[in-house]
Amino acid sequence: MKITKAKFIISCPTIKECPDLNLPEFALIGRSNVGKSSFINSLVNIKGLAKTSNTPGKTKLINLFNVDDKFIFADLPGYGYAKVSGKTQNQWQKSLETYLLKRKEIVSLIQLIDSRHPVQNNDMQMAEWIKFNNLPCFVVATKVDQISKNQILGVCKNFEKQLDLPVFPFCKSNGFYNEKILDKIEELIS
Ligand SMILES: Nc1nc2c(ncn2[C@@H]2O[C@H](COP(=O)(O)OP(=O)(O)O)[C@@H](O)[C@H]2O)c(=O)[nH]1
Ligand SMILES: [Mg+2]
Repeated sequence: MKITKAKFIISCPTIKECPDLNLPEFALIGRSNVGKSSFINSLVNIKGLAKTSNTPGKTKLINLFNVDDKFIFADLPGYGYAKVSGKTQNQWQKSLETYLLKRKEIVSLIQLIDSRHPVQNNDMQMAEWIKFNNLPCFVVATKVDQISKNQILGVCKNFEKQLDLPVFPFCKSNGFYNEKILDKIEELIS
């Protein structure tokens, strides 16, 4: 699948404000700073479409993007942002879970996990919650430009074993990895 255009639709504080867009949706989840916004920009090949940041925890809104009038990317608030109180984290987590459970358009979740580190506790908890709720999901291992080439396959296999989900390697600056992910998306919406 080739992407020819994409546009930002709307930012919403909660699911209640999210319009019905009548397109299959892919919801991006992962720790703050794992590379969710960069992932969107790279897949649609538009720099700056989704706002990226060096400061973790910036996206607290649900941002919806229309990709080629074929599907929607939902850029969701990251989990595991340590610099806010436990109470605030719990509220964000609840709001995220509500979205994932109630948003009818979702075809699959895409869980992004940093390839440079072992799977973190909150990644694992999220993955278990997804399984428990029978939500479809695949995993993207991000920032593989930061590990050596001969580690990439092993890291992905490891994630696959731990999470029992398909895992795709990815980095924002190399379109090489986009194709398999776009094929997966196409398969899921056709
Ligand atoms: N080296 C490298 N850095 C990345 C990659 N993807 C994201 N980043 C950087 O990681 C930081 C967080 O990215 P962002 O997309 O804002 O993460 P988000 O919080 O999950 O949306 C930014 O400084 C990005 O430039 C990647 O594939 N490789
Ligand atoms: Mg972001």
